[in-house]
Formats: sequence, structure tokens, C-alpha cells
Amino acid sequence: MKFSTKAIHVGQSADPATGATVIPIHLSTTFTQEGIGVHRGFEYQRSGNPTRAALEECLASLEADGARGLAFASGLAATATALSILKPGDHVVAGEDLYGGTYRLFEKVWRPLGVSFAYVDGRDPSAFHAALTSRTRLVWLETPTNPLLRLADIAAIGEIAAAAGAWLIVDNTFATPYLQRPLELGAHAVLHSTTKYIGGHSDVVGGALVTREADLYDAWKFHQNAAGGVLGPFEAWLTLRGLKTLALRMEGHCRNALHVAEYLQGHARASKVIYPGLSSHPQHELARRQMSGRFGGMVTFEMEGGIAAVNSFVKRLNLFSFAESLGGVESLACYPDAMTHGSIPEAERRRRGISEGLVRLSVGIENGEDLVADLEQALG
Ligand code: P1T
Repeated sequence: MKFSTKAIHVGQSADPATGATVIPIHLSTTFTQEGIGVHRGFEYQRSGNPTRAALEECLASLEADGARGLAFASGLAATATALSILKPGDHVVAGEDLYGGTYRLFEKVWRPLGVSFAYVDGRDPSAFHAALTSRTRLVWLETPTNPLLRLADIAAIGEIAAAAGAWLIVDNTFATPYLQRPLELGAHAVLHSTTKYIGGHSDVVGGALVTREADLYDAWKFHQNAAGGVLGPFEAWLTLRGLKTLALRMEGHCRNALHVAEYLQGHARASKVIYPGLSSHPQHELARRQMSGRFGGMVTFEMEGGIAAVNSFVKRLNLFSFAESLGGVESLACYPDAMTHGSIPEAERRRRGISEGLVRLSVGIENGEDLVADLEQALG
């Protein structure tokens, strides 16, 4: 089966009890058992739920054959479960351009528990190699990164991690499995904030882990039930509904984002435009190889004039909402320095390349000309 067929059918055959073609929202917290230890695979909603199971199976099938998935209450709940395999003294090497909330979880929750983190330039595979220690258990990266849209070479870094006996986890939120399949390139697991493109309509928060490694799956499945950060059945149903149109939506996001990036590149007020699909992107060739020849819906650019210039720009936008998050059908503009990455100390933000003039656009699937017209009037 090909991608769009899987997205619509895997895990979603007609309900055996009623024939319902679309998977029902199974709200029941508990499942009646025929006798001690005799049941139909479900006992209690935290441990397993048919609507959530359908989403987990479908999403996993989109990442790689033979993969299994686990769905959580948010992307950060999935990240917390991913880290649950660590013990005090363990070490993590992470690409340094990361969602601010991921950095906060690493630094404010896990570091005090005795886990250490090294941050390296994700564009340089040898930097991961240089940062490894005998205690490195995880290598973590986003590609493309949030918000600077830098790329990491998954295959090269996967080899480095595997040779060191560490797991490579790739946050695939920005690319989605439609554009990039890290498990096929050598990553051991994929993480998603399904709040973004997977759900696709800015109306449901969720997260997921997908892996083919039995050790990781078993540990995470245990933690999902033991710590309980599960995705609820209504949220699972909404996410599954969004997932059905992922392929169509991503085509629209990619088309519009390229259009917006090309427009901004010619604009005097955009001093720097970052989009992996532009030949001016320093890693354009890697993006072509690693991302199925299309480059996603996120565009980041820098404005001269810093925070004051950005503030007047975002206030003038009409179609783009000035808001956190990304990946929905509607276009959003965000100011990473104070919003999504505000939990990273200022000196670290500057060192990593998050400037005072940086704007991040999540380009939606409205008409591309309308979007450019909105940017045009707002840039003035
Ligand atoms: O928000 P949540 O579903 O918990 O997902 C966290 C997360 C994980 N990974 C990446 C790459 C992300 O971008 C996010 C969340 N990001 C935003 C809310 C944002 O506006 O960037």
C-alpha cells in the first residue's frame, strides 16, 4: 500500500460490532471481561483503547514497515516517555536548535535528576561523534529544526549513534512521514508532536513515539501505562481524522511555503530568508535527498529593526494569526525569541542564532496569492 492509502485505511477496518465505517470514539473507561484473564485485548482505557490503538497503528505504518506506535497526551508527554529509559549518570547528545519546551524538559526536569546533556551543531555529524562519552545513551535531533530550519544528516548521525551503542531519536514533527522517514535512514525512533501537521487543524494536542526496536517499544509501552500520559479517545479520533488528509495537506503546505519563501527572498525588509527548498539554503542538497524533494510548510526570516519592526509587522497581518504552534491548515506567524523559544536563556538563544528580528511562519493551505498579499501589506 502507498502512503495515502495507508493513512486512510491502516488500523481502521469497519467496526466488527456495528459495521461503522469510520472508527468510533470509544469513550468507555473499562472493558467487560469474560473471565479472569479472558478479554478482547482491552481492559482499562489507560492501558489500551481501540480508538487510540487505531491511531498508533496507522501512524506507525506511515513511518516504516514493521514499526509500532504509542500515542501520548502531548508532544512533550511523548518526549518525557522517550527519556524515561535514562538513569542518573546517563548522557544525551542533542542537536542544539530545538523546540524551547524540549530544551526546558532536558534542562529543568532531567538535568536535576542526574542526566547530562551536550548540545552540538546538528549540521555537523562529526560534532555528535566528538561529544559522545562512555555514558551516552541517546542522540536527539530535530530536522528540519525549530525555528532555524537547519538540517541534520540522519543516516550519518545514525551510524555514529549505532557505533557508540546509543539510540538515535529524531523529532519528525516539521517534516512528517510524508516528507521524511527517519527509521528508513537509520534512526531508532521517531517522535511527533501530533498537535502539528499530523492533526493538522489546530484543534487537538497530542504526541507519539514510533519505533521498530522491541526494547524501546516495550520500555515506552510500559511507561505509557505506568506513568499514564495517554492520549484520550476523542483526541485520538480527531488526530486520526486529520491524518487521513496528511498527504494532500502537505502538498499544499509545501507549494505555498515555497511561494512565500521566494516572495520574501526578493523583499528588501527580509534580510535573510530560511527555507530548505531555496537553493540559497546551505543544506539544500541534503534537503533534496532526505526530504523526498519537497521541503515542508515552515519559513523563517529575519527583519531589520529587531523587535519593534517585528511587532508592527505582526500587528498588521490579517490572514496570518500571530500565534504559537504550527502545522494547521491556517497560516500562523510566531516570534520565537519571546514565544516558542523564550524558555532558552537569552545568551544561548543568541549563540544558537535566534535573533531579535527572527519571524517564523507556518504557511497554511489558503490560496498562496492571498498569503503573499497579506505579507506584502503587512511588510509595508
Ligand atoms: O506542544 P506539544 O504537542 O507538547 O509538542 C512539543 C513539540 C515537540 N517538538 C517540536 C519540534 C515542536 O515544535 C513542539 C511544539 N512546538 C510548538 C508549540 C511551537 O510553536 O513551536
